[in-house]
Amino acid sequence: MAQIPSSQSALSWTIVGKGAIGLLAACRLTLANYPIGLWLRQPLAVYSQFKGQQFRFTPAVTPLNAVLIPVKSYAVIDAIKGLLPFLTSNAQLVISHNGMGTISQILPLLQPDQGLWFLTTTHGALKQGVNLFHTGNGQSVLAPLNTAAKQQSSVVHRAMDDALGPVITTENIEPFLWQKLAVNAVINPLTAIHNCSNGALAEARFQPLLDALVLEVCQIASAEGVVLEPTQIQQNVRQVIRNTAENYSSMQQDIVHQRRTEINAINGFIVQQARHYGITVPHNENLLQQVLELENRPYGR
Ligand code: KPL
Repeated sequence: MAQIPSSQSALSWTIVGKGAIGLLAACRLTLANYPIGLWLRQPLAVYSQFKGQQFRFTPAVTPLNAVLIPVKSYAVIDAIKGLLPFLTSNAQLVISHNGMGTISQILPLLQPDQGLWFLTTTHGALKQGVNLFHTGNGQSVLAPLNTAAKQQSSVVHRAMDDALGPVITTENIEPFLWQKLAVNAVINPLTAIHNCSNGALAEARFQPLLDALVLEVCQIASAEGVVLEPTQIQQNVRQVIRNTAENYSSMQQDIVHQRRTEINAINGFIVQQARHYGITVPHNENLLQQVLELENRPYGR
């Protein structure tokens, strides 16, 4: 096995959970010679078959100094609270999820030298049994969210570039989070409602709704002081649909497997902010209601 460069070995990465994106990161980091541990509710080994290779991930060894937390928006606060006793005093934490509203709740939980980062990604991954597929070749944007993160910039950047690159780093994550929110506000509920792959949304019948949803997201972003160009964001959403055409979105998968979705942090967040600003967002409201109904269905679709 190749030597791990000293900058990489300074941080020993732990991935929380065994979701598709987390395992994609774990496989790619392993291929780049990083030692990886998993942080799971049940500390058992996890096997993955990826690009013709077999991977075996073992439970992380504490204390943890670098943790990638690609868990759902509604689970991230509890995940971090559970990790806190096992972190080094200068640990670096990278959160990555769809939707908004968690950062301000996490920052006060950390010690002064513990770094917090947000990574937003357009990579698509799908897990089928032990098989892991990289269904959408995307890119990621990484932002340090506190001073302790800024001090570790290059080491974390390099690891995340190997995990879910290409990565660009920004000091201001807000515009990127809104762009990703627009992507998720269109693709996730529509694929869940129509039970289809991301690529199906390229059909002509979805285009007027896609444009209307993005327009509403841009209106709310603008009320929050983030200026987005609707035509550019609409193009970006169409690009992600093309790039992840084979993928089934996380929300489509959640509905199929009767799991809780991130709808409240995505379209729900838009509706909530719209009410706050006295703006109407009927298209987002409609998708929110439809997904909540699907989520609450007892059996089947
Ligand atoms: O973020 C995603 C998701 O499924 O949650 C996209 C980018 C839409 C890929 O499917």
